[in-house]
This record gives sequence, structure tokens and C-alpha cells, in this order.
Amino acid sequence: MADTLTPVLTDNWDVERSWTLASYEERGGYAALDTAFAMAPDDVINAVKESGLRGRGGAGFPTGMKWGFIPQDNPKPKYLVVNADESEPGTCKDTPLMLASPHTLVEGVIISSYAIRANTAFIYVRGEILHVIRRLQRAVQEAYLAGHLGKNIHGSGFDLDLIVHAGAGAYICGEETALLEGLEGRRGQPRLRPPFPAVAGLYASPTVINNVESIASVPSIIANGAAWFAGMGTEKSNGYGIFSLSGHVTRPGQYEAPLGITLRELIDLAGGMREGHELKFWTPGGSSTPLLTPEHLDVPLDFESVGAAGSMLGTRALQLFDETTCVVRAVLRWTEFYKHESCGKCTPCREGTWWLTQTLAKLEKGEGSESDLDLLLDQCDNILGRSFCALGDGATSPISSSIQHFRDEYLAHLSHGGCPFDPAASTAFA
Ligand code: L3W
Ligand code: SF4
Repeated sequence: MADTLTPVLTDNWDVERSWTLASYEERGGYAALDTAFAMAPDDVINAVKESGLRGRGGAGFPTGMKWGFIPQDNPKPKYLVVNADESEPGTCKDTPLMLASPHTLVEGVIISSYAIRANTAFIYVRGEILHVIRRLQRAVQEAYLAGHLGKNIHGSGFDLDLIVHAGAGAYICGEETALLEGLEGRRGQPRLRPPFPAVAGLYASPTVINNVESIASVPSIIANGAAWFAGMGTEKSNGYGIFSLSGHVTRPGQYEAPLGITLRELIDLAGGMREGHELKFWTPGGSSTPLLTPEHLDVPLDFESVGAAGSMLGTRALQLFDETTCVVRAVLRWTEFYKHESCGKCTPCREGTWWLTQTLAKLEKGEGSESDLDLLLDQCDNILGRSFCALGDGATSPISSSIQHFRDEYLAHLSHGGCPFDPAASTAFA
């Protein structure tokens, strides 16, 4: 279970059968729904705006502002889609949240749909996590039977149908427009933006797409007030979030804390690095966010500070690697992932990720020469900013940041004629 400084989203994770409706309602669940129904939909949007909640899926876009983009004068139906296609390497916060407390998400979906005036909502779940899909389906069924979903919810006059949709296991379907393509039954490939989904999304209708954690944060904002949420975190990164610690740390897991906490503080909460070892490098928000080093241990983990340190807060997927890990090998492993998951729509990413793996594999084996490092950076330059979606850009982040911080280690592979690390010493690739 999570050790937590701000027990909100993780508050009930240790409760017996926390995922059941009975358990959720016993702890005050679905009460925020009545608070929301007593408000005008626009007032719910304003509360979320005032709370300062920013998207928890990686980009940090202001949630209330996104909801405000939905053109209410458009006669088409409005849709809410929850992005539960959690697949970024290292990212593992939405899955435990949906398993432990699916009703927090369902309640968030109902309040958010009411705010944007959507009568149909979808939860698009990563296809591989069957146990989560089943748990969500059961929670949705319970919510229908209890009158929290369906017609005239709680006598409010508001109707909502909620559909749990299983994806087919493609990382690219976490990109919001590829997700919409998948939901419409087509091959998951990104669409050109603009128009953004808020204007023309699912079935070309106004659509809000938000991450699981963003939507699950809404009931507590409505229950406790915008000021309560805005009072936590930093000036521009309000509230709390789930920080996922994995890798060479004593107690890996989910740590809910205010934004702005540092990695040093989180490592302390997690019992330190594994005994006898030291931090070598880490990702602040999954493998698409540039690597950081121990010199960044005191950087506040908020959108602005991590950006100023040369990376991105992303999904707060903190993957920690100690001195036994070969950074070249770790980066090669991630790059192979991006090559495999590239959807093939655009040339820089489709061809470029293939070339990146070729060059990296050569360097990792200690073959080639120092000029291959420049070639690798040149290949990154030809992908970054030239790709159709964020996947291509993300593929370059671990490479360019690892060369920036660990150029000597790449050179050591060349002088050593192969990897100088003992693969048995590290558990990073187990
Ligand atoms: C209306 C405008 N809407 C922006 C909306 C847009 C989207 C949100 C953020 O990538 C990042 C990526 C990954 N009118 C709008 C507008 N919006 N301008 O705001 O948009 P954007 O383009 O900033 O980001 P994105 O394309 O959604 C997400 C990074 O997150 N990431 C996360 C990966 C996470 C997973 C996972 O497993 N959960 O895959 C990691 O770093 O690299 O930069 O809704 O429509 N004018
Ligand atoms: Fe597809 Fe990669 Fe291009 Fe994105 S960047 S559209 S994943 S080929």
C-alpha cells in the first residue's frame, strides 16, 4: 500500500474490499455528486478552474480550462473520455487507483460529465490489464444498480451512460487522438491537431479527454472546495499527486504527496536506495522525460521546477537506477520499446526509431567509434520537432539526456570493446 502525505486518492487503498460500492459509500462516497448537482454545471467548471488542477496524464494542461473549451452552443452531443491506457514505461499509478478505488473514478466521471453536459462517457482502458477492466465493469454495474448512473441520477434530471472500453494493447493509443481513432473502431494512429478534441473529438463531436487521476481528483475538489486543493502544492502546480517509485529503492510503490515534494524526500519515505547502493540516474515522469541525476535530488517535483531542470514532470513515474546500471543498456531498452510502438504514420519516427536502435546497439556492444555518438545525436535532431506526435519526440529524450550526463560511459563502451558493467550486479533488466 501507499505511504502517503496527503491521503486523498489513496486514502481507502488499505480498506478491506475497498473497491466495492458498499465500502466506498461507507466512507462518504458519492456524496460529492449531490454537492455537484446542487451547483450549476458552469460553477462546477469554475470550481475545477479555481482549484488549479492540471492534467495528471503528463502534459499538465489546466483541467478546468479544457472543460471550458467545450462549445456549449454546438448542438452535437458532448462526450467525456477517460484515458486509462496507462503504458508509459515506469508509469503505474492509474492501474492501482482503478483496482483499489474504481468508484472514485466513476464518481469523478459523473461529476465531470455533468459539468461539460455530456450524457455518454467512456473509460478507455489498456487492453492487457484484464483484471482492471473487470473491476471497472463491476463498479459501473454497481453504480447503475444504485442509481448513480443511468436516467435522472439522484433525481437531478441528469442522465449518463458510462461504457468501459478495452483497448487492443498499443502504446500510441494513450495519445488522445489515436485513442479516439481506436474508440471509433479504426487503427490507432494520431490525428492532426487542431482541431483539438474539445472542439472535434469522438465522432467529430466536442470531447473532453482526461487522465484517470485527473478525473478521480474531481470528487474531492467538489467535496472540499477549490481553495482546499489550491492550498496544497506549489504556486503554479496545485494539489497533490501520486508519485510512483520503482527500481533500486527499498520500498517501491505509490506515494501520494503534494506537488513540489523532492525526490530526496520521496526516497526517504521509501526507505532509501537499496542498501549499499547510490542513485545514479532517474526519470521524473516515465522514459519520455529526460533523465536526471543525483544533482537534481532537491528539485521540487512540480511542472515548472522540473522543466527548469531540463526535464518534464510527466506522469511522476520515478524510475530510480543505482550505480550498477549501465545507462547505455537502459536507454537501448527504452528505445527498442519506442521502435516497437511507433505507429508508422510519419517517417521521422517510423524510420528514425529504427535507426536509433541500430546506432545504440552498436555503441552498446562497443563497436563503432566516437563519431557514432554524433550520428546518434543527429538522428535525434531529425526526429525531435519533426514527428507527428509526442511519441517520436519522447523517444529522443532518454538518448540525448543520457549523452549529456553520461557521455563518458558511452565512450567507455568503445574503449572497453563492450559493456563495462557486470550484468549480474544490476537488477534493472531482470
Ligand atoms: C484545446 C487548445 N485543448 C492543448 C489539450 C490537448 C490535450 C492536453 C495536453 O501529450 C504529454 C506528452 C508525453 N485547445 C489546447 C488543448 N489542449 N492545447 O491539452 O496537450 P499536449 O499537446 O500538451 O500534450 P499531449 O499530446 O496530450 C501528453 C507526456 O505527456 N508523457 C506522458 C505519457 C503518459 C502516458 C501514460 O501512460 N499515462 O502515456 C510523458 O512525459 O510525452 O508530452 O488534451 O487536447 N488550444
Ligand atoms: Fe506514429 Fe511515431 Fe509519427 Fe507519432 S511520431 S504519428 S507514433 S510514427
